[in-house]
Amino acid sequence: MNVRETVSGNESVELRRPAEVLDALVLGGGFGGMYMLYRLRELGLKVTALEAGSDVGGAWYWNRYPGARCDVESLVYSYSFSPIIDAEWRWSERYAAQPEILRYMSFVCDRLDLRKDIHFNSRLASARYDKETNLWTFVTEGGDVYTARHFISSAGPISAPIWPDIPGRESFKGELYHTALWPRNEPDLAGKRVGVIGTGSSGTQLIPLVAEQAKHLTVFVRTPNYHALANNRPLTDADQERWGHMRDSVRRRLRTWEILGSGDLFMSEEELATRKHPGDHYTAEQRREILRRRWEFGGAVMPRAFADVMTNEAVNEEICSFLREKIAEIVKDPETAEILTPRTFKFGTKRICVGTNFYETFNRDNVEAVDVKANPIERFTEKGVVVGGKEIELDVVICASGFDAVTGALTVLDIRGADGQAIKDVWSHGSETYLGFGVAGFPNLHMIGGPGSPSVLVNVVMANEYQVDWIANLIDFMRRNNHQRIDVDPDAQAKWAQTVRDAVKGTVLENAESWYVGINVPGKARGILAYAGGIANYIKACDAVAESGYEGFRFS
Ligand code: N01
Repeated sequence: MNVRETVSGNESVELRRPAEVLDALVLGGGFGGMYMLYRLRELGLKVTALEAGSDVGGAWYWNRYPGARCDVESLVYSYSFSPIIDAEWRWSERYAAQPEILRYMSFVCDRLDLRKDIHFNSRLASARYDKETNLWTFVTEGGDVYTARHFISSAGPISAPIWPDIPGRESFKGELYHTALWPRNEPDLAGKRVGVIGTGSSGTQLIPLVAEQAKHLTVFVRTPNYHALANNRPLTDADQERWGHMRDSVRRRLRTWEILGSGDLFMSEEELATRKHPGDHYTAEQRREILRRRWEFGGAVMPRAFADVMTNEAVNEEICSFLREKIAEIVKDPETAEILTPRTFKFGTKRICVGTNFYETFNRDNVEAVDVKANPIERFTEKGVVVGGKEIELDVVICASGFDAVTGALTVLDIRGADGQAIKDVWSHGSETYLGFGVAGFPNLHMIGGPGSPSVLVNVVMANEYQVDWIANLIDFMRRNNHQRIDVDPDAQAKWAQTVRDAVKGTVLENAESWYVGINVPGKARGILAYAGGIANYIKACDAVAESGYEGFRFS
């Protein structure tokens, strides 16, 4: 019998009970969710994936703001598991723009016939574990109910947008957008006075394109970030051929942490080798030349210029001053250049932005940078915002204000473990996990890109693939051994949480002031959200656990 219930604070909706018990429910239709669905289906399991959007894409479905583009090179920001996909897909640019990534994901979805098992426009509201039946029960905002043995979350590390903490937003009568909730009908900004709040990866990609359309653009800058040239370009036939030859070795070296991206594919071995040596292996002139070449090469290659960028303050500062000089060289007005110059944090404690024409945009007559560090935006008004007691009138405000990263996509849901405890309460003092895969008290919950995994600190697609394979093997192991339930041992979890904390000790990340440690969300527990010990060490640790028969987990 169908019943009515209040779901997620909405008025009562009719619940539609499931016809069958699934082996697994996968949350999310992004890179991790799609591959998870594929792997479990290949194992012959009954699986459904839920996706809030109307199509696949995950972060790339929602972040469709002008200029959205991946800051990892396309050749390696793509699946490696399928020779069919490798053979049939061809990337057009060094860095793929959001529409091309969506096309790729849609192509994979069709090619592997995944669409029939993904329920779109289905936003999960709650998930509860029942210790009597050892099953999870899920309810969507629309009232669909599912039950499954395993709950696999691939909800995305940067999928819970946050708005700036500025009062009166609802009073603003103009157009208001968030980069991560960008409307499908492209807003027309021509001839309008536009304000952008936020100069992280999203803001810095968006700003040059908005400047070309708007009558006037005001950029509100609180903490300017370091910014590298993308040096984007079309991929040539020669690039594609080279990639065809080197693909396997590049992918292998990505997993052993020898290289970070396909940028390295196009760098000579000699240039790559600088990362093996500390800064003082070179003279000051040589270091400068290494940085100059990396700047020209483009992309996020500065963090690996030398072996000790993250641990040696002097080397770190040398990169900061190199990047600051570039700002002074490009931005013509010294006051504007100063507003855009980062001075308050170490290189690598925030994710470096990668883009095109960001600094050049501030040389345009219709663009203005407003320093809101000293004078924060006080409030929204009907007509705009107030800064330093003065109203700035705007037709459009775009918030590029970031995310409740890594944990936000789960804490926003009502997820309850074996004893009815909510994950948002369990994580209120810190999001401890075992290997980033599981959480004590939440049996049969498996996370892709969860806290305590390398997630946002590495190539996310590569890390997702590794995690999906690991989870698929675990579920297969349980099935073959007739285990119905897996629990994380709290001691193993505490030990891994310590490993995650230790990984940042002695590095600049130890005192990071950024979303990496949750500081951008009021009330969020502070602590490094991702494992910073590198993908190779992570894989070693997870492989060892699997080979030991899943030490640190309990089966029943
Ligand atoms: O968000 P952010 P993002 N007044 O948190 C500002 C990935 N990503 O969406 O630093 C004024 O970095 C805030 O200022 P402050 C990537 O991993 C990837 O840009 O708090 N300003 C900051 O400038 C990235 O790191 C890609 O002082 C306010 C900005 O908003 C992550 O997502 C593209 C404010 C938020 O920056 C997040 O990037 C996009 C206020 N009241 C995103 N409140 C690519 O692959 C907030 N801010 C290229």
